[in-house]
Amino acid sequence: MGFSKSVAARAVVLVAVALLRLSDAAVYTVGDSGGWTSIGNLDYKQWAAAKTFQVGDIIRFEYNAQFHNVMRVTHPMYKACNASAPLATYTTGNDTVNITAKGHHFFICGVPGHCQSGQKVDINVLRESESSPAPLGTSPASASVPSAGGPAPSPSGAITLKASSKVCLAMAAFAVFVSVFH
Ligand SMILES: *[C@@H]1O[C@H](CO)[C@@H](O)[C@H](O)[C@H]1NC(C)=O
Ligand SMILES: *[C@@H]1O[C@H](CO)[C@@H](O)[C@H](O)[C@H]1NC(C)=O
Ligand SMILES: *[C@@H]1O[C@H](CO)[C@@H](O)[C@H](O)[C@H]1NC(C)=O
Ligand SMILES: [Cu+2]
Repeated sequence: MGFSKSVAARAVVLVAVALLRLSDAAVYTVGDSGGWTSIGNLDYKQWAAAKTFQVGDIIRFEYNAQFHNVMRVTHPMYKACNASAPLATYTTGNDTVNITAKGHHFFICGVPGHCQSGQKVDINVLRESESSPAPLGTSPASASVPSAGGPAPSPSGAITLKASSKVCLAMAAFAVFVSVFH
């Protein structure tokens, strides 16, 4: 009795911890209120370094479309500020990019001189997916797509839990935990 109780309690704690460690997909506006620009010495490297990007996040570029654009490029093109053959180009002034794969996602402004003056950002996505509860050892096989190979399809296993359902699950787990000890 005591044994199965403690096993159940441990399972409940693991589930609760896994749920609480999950965080929701976030929308990040590049440069925050400064937006996507070549003036004002915005440090996009510093901006990106302060974030923990994960699969499912949305990156937003806000800018004046008369003066800038957004190009997704490879690492060599990012380093060289080479805008001659972008993987994707965005021009609306309010563009969102859905992150569907782990790894580096490189963006530059394709207007001559802008990338050279610092209008470039490397979105390094470290976290695979928020929906795999690693502590229970049930994470699905990785379905990630190389990040530099163009638009990547959404991994089939990536089901995003809404914050409300996570809270419900955490509360249910807590209820089970309490009942086990009474
Ligand atoms: C820019 O990138 C393209 C495509 O990768 C390449 O063919 C070209 O040589 C590059 N140009 C420069 C100046 O590096
Ligand atoms: C960009 O679009 C989002 C969502 O549609 C909106 O909330 C935001 O205010 C827009 N930003 C600008 C600068 O128009
Ligand atoms: C990007 O994600 C948003 C929110 O999850 C979704 O509404 C939108 O359809 C996605 N866009 C693409 C191109 O997959
Ligand atoms: Cu620009």
